[in-house]
Amino acid sequence: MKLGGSVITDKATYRAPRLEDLSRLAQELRAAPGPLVVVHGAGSYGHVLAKEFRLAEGRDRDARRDAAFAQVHADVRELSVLVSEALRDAGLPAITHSTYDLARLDSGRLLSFAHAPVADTLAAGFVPVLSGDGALDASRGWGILSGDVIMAELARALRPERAVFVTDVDGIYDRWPDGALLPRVGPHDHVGGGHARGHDVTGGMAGKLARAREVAKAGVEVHVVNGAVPGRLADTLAGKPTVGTVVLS
Ligand code: IP8
Repeated sequence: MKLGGSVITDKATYRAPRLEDLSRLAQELRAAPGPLVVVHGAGSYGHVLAKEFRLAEGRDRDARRDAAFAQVHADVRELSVLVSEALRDAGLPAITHSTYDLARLDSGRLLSFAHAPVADTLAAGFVPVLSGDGALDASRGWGILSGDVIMAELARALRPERAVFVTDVDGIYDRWPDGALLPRVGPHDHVGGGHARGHDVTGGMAGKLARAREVAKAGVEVHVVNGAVPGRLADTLAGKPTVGTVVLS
């Protein structure tokens, strides 16, 4: 499960959670028929400072950018606390993992990811919670790792039956903003770009679709649904037909 940062926060306002949507989505997650891993986006707990200080470009000698990198990690941890509290309030026993501790990058790409702690938490019957985060980068000092990339990595490692990307739009459109919603996207379907809304440093909807395609290639059923509309996530998890996009490999 990827809870998009645009659904659980107001992405334009620094550190502004959407607590009502978060607790409703946590309730909807109870419809998951089996073990569950929750990855959440950084939303305005990450993207505002990451954009202002160009954190995805890596480290230089500017101490203010180092401070911003450390602040983003601290802020994202706070959002993870809110997400895991909402899950526990909904009866789901959430345990948070720090993505910063598990991941290493090189030139902005994932170099290694320690999935064993996540697999162990899952096997113990808990709901692991991870997030997009800052991470150390072998050649650039540090960088930004999207939760969507973690989804692709965990799909290969854990082989879930289903992956759901919860966003603030109805799914993947053939063109944005005036195109048609695509109920299915195949590997060769061309999808027009431009879904990003200006606050996203990790690739917006184009990046999300690329990662969703990677997840589908791992043999996983992949859905993109609008988490701002009550019931769509629960219906997807229960296997009921609903508005959204299925991404095919
Ligand atoms: O919101 C981005 O993760 P995403 C992580 O899942 C940061 O793309 C810190 C901006």
